[in-house]
Amino acid sequence: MKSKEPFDRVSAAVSESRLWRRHVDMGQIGATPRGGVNRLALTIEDALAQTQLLQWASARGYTASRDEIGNLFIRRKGTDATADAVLTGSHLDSQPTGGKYDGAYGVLAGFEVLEALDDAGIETVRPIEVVAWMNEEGSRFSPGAMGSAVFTGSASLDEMQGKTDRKGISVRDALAETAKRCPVPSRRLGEVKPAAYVEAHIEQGPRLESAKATIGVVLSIQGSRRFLVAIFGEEAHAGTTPRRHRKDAVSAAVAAISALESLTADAHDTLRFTVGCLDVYPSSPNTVAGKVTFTIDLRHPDEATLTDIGDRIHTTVKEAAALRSCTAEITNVSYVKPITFAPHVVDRVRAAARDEGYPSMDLPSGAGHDAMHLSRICPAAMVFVPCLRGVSHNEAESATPEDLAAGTRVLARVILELAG
Ligand code: HGY
Ligand code: MN
Ligand code: MN
Repeated sequence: MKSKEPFDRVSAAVSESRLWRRHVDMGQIGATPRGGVNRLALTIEDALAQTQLLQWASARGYTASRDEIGNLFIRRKGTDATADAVLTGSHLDSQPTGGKYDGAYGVLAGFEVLEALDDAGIETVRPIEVVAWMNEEGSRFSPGAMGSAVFTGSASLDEMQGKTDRKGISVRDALAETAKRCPVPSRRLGEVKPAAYVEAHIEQGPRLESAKATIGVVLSIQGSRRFLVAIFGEEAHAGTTPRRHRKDAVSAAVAAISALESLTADAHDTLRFTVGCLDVYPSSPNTVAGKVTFTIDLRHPDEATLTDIGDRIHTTVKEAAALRSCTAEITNVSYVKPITFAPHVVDRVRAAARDEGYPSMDLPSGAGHDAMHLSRICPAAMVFVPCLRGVSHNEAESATPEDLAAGTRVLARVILELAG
């Protein structure tokens, strides 16, 4: 029977107050007037958040590095420097009206585990690395989970570095800016092959809270597809152009989106269809729009459904546009297949919650996470904690110090076991 002693020691060394203070400090960076954060990937705010993490890391003597796609690694040595590291972490970038916990919690919980291991005087065989993955949110640059996708070989470095934001700034140029604002020794992609990966995250849904469960044992992550639609019409005078002569890109986009809502109607309400961005060109009140672009975010836990419905988006949009004398171009931006986490790591999360005496429940993740990419190259799992009313991607996102610390104690137990 494995001695529980070191696990109890590292759990007892997790400091709820220190962890909460770090969230308060990190939440100041990119703080918005309504109590959230706006820390888009590779912005000044993102660089400041990384700088703050690095300050905490150097105070502990941890080493830091950044790879070519901008993932930031904080390393705590193991007794065997050649052993593959155990990775934990999440992301520091946020939605434009994001909350203080989405992503930041996983980075700060991972960091708290390193500090708790130090304070408990525990050495691990394997090195442990806390990662702040670049551009998990995919708000400024699409697709999301970009850093972890490149790290795991699911996306090409060159293609992702070429992606541009709405102002035409490329990831490559924004990365160079971040390196200047927050210089860190660089690391080549592929230098680290993770032995395992565990990520702590708020649930971003209401299930744990309504079940009064403190810990979410995450079994899987649903699949997601992203598309970019461009509808082309013809600019015309709003006062003189009769409807029968118009090629109105806005009316074609409205028709296309309502046709897509019919396509994605689901009696079980499992399929998720979202148009989050919609831009009109030239966007003048008295000019009939010549062009509209909009994004599609489509999700489902079943790959066949996601493929079937997703593949029908092209014709649905083109037909609706043609009925209004417009044309359409649809770009497949990304397709991340559903994943199931490694049962032997998931079991460790469940056992750790039990050892801590926390009520837990098994659940799938509706939100995407970097862990979905890591799970393709190493055994991976996630630890969820509740957030108030399941609200997230919203400045009102909220979690309690007790729950954040509880999730961190479970994370500490699992990481200690994996790191040996
Ligand atoms: O979109 C997502 O699922 C993640 O929260 N960025
Ligand atoms: Mn997140
Ligand atoms: Mn998010």
